[in-house]
Order: sequence, then C-alpha cells, then structure tokens
Amino acid sequence: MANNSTSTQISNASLVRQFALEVSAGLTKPGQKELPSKYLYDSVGSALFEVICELPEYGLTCSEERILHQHATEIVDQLPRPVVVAELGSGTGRKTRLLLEALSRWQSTWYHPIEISPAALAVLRRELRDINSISIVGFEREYLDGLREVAVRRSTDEHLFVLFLGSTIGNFEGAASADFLSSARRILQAGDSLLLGTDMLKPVQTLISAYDDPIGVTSAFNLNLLARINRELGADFNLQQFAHQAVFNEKTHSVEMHLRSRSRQTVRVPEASISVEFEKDETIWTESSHKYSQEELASLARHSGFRPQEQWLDQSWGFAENLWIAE
Ligand code: AVI
Repeated sequence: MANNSTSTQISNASLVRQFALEVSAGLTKPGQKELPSKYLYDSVGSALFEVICELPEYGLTCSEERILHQHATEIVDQLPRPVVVAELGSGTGRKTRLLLEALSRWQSTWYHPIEISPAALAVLRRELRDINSISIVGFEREYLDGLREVAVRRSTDEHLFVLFLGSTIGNFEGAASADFLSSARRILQAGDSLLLGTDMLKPVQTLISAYDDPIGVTSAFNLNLLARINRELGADFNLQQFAHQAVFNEKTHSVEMHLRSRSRQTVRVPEASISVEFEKDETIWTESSHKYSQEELASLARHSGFRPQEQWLDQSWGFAENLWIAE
C-alpha cells in the first residue's frame, strides 16, 4: 500500500518576496529584459504545460513515454539493489509510473518527488498511490536541497536512482546545466544512477512548431507569466500588448521563448517597486530550451562526474533517455 506524505519548508510570503526581487532584477536589467522560466509554472501555467504535452506538435512527451513503455524494465534491471528513487520535478507521474511499476516487481521502494509546487506534489501522490510496494514521501524544496535530504535519509546499503526527465535540464542556461549536474553528482555516492531525459537537435521548423503551436497553447503558457505578475505583484501588464515568440538560437542550439511588446509602453509592478519602459518590438526573454547532440551529452556527462552507461533513443521524434552512473 502506498504511504504518502510531504515535507514543507518555504513560506508563501518569502516566495512572493523572492518573486518580486527576481522580476525586478530581470525587467530592469540593461539590454535584454528577462524573467526566470521557473515562474511559468503557477497552477495556471502548470495546467497549460500539461496541455502542451498533449499537443501533436510538441513531440517530447510522447517520445519519452514511448521509450519508457518499451524499456522501463530494461532500465531498472541495470540498477544495483536496493534502490531509493528521487525525482527532480514531477509532472503528472505518467512517465514515473512506468519506472515505479517496473521497480515494484522486485522490491518495495521509497519514491521521493522533489518539487517546489505543493499542488504538483499533491497531484502526483494521488496519481501514483495505487502502485503496490511504493511509499511516496515528497519534498517541497528546490531540486538540490531536496536531493540532499533524500541522500542523508537513505541507509548505507541503499543506492540512489535519480530521475530528471522531460529534458528539463535543457531549461538551464548555458554552463548552468553542467554546474547543476556537478552539484547533483556531489550529493550522490559513486555507483548511484541518474536517468536523464534529453531532447535532441532536429530541424528548426519542427522545433518552432513545437514551441509556437497553431492553437496558441504555448502562447497562453508564456503570456500567463505576465498575468501571474499582475495577479501576484499587482502589475498592470496589458496582455493584448504582448505577443508570444519562439526563435531558434543557432549559436546556443536552444529554442528561446520571448514576449514581444507590440507598442511603446510603460508597465508598473507595485510589489516590486518598479516601472518599466518597453520600446515597440522589444522582448522579454522567458525561457530557453536547449537541444542536444550526442557529442555534447558525452562531454556533459564527463564534465559533471558521470559515466554514460546506456542510452535509449526514440528516432521518430529525437528524444534520448540516458542512464549515467556517478563515478
Ligand atoms: C519543461 N520543459 C522541458 C519544457 C521545454 O520543452 O523546454 C517547457 C516548455 N516550454 C514551452 N513548451 C514547453
């Protein structure tokens, strides 16, 4: 029978204060204005992201699910036993279920989703509670803080199996992805495993359709960030005056989402104590989604202290599930 609980830490007031500080820093930055992509995921943004994952143009999710449907047993058969599972971010749990069900065939398993959204943790607990022999204890924390907690709680004979699915690693900017994976590696012990989902390089038009879908879900997902700033920080963004834009940056191999100002305008954000001027066509950069080559993945593993053990590649979309071992 599943055992469910959550460990909570961050207060709401301090989250709003932090949000105001980061909005202020990003919108008053000289040159390219920006907003951190983590703020795309309030309850509205998370619901829109779930819809994005169903869109035929956004092939990542189906592609990763195909891999796990076909290979979950093969993946977990490569792990040392016993294992404790930690997941960075959680989604709806549909992909995780495939791995947990495969694991539950040979052992009772602790599963620790790590996620700053309490709503996402609650959904996940509901979705996965029927899996036999799985005990769920979620951590409402930033990824590395949560991983540290899981690491100190495991007993000496247990191995950690860390899931970082969905190509979320691609949303880390430039060197930040290697820094993040190196920090995660330092929390692990040699022999622990990481299952890393990565979206691979593909033709630009396929990528642009994935991030600028014809029915406008990704546009709503992006614009919701401004709506969230209106709701939570009392700002007066007029959403009609901003347009969603997806562009492929050839230098960084990333799809970038921007919000383009349709006119010259001024926006006030009272809770962040700022007033921001926009030129016509000036953009706010809201997210980068990096696309990987095989060479780059090999070098990323090496630089962050992992040895690639095996890769499962879905050729039809171009998504890879990578099993790396901490060295
Ligand atoms: C969560 N992350 C991996 C998604 C991506 O593809 O970068 C977020 C997303 N942004 C727009 N569409 C999906």
